[in-house]
Amino acid sequence: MRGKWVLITGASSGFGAAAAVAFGAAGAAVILGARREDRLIESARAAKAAGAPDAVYRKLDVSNTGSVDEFVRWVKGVCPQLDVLVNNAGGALGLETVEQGLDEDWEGMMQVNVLGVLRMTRAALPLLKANPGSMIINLGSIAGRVAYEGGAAYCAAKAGELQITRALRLELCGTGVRVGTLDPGMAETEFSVVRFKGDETRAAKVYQGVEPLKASDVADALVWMASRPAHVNIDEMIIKCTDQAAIHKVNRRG
Ligand code: NDP
Ligand code: 8X3
Repeated sequence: MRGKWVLITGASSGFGAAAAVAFGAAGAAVILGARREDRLIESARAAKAAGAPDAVYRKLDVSNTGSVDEFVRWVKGVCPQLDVLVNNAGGALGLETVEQGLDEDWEGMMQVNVLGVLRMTRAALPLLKANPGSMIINLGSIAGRVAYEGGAAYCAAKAGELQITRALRLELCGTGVRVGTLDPGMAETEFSVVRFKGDETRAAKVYQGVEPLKASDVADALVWMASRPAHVNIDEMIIKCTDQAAIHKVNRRG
């Protein structure tokens, strides 16, 4: 990845922060975006300590078209080319049934996981198309492939992400721009704390008795996908912890 520039959304925690470090360790320069700038400072520092020749950051809200467009304008000014876009910003809000669901949660999930991916991709595509061999990696989820109770809107959003990736794969065929989705199962990050709106006890129960994926496991997979030769496109990749055979089949100890 030496000499490459990698843009990571949602780089203030979880997979995005780990990806900043993993791409940095692989020799890439990183461009980091998220809403919490204080956390981006930490991610940029960690990426540089891991070996990134450069690590720049700026506030980004993927749920806002103006913020996305301004961010990408800034990117054009700070890096010579864009090699990889990781559309990672996202997450779940709530675990209510459809009957109990809240408008603000549904709208929040669609804004970030679906529209955020579309906005970022549209804005960054001119840079990527000017650089054949570049790649877009979208963070999906096994939730986009299998539904679960309380997951209607999140599963729908990640199924949306999967279909966006597949449509882009067709649209970009012939441009040299690669695109794929990385779909993890349960991983211990801030995901469940955000889903349960700060309830850390409830969040911890999700992973009780299980050895879930770590953010660094997912980051390793991202680097592997991005570092294949230009003629190789990893279309879809599923990564789960050994304890999770399926959404509803989780081995819990004790
Ligand atoms: P985290 O909650 O740890 O990280 C989510 C990241 O997204 C944060 O950096 C957050 O930054 C950012 N983000 C959220 N909303 C916005 C926004 N509007 N604009 C910009 N950035 C935003 O969770 P994960 O690392 O686990 O999640 C990363 C991705 O992986 C998500 O798309 C999630 O759906 C997906 N995923 C997670 C799994 C898991 O079990 N953990 C499994 C499968 C997929 P900030 O708040 O600073 O803006
Ligand atoms: C996160 C995985 O199973 O909690 O995308 O929805 S799950």
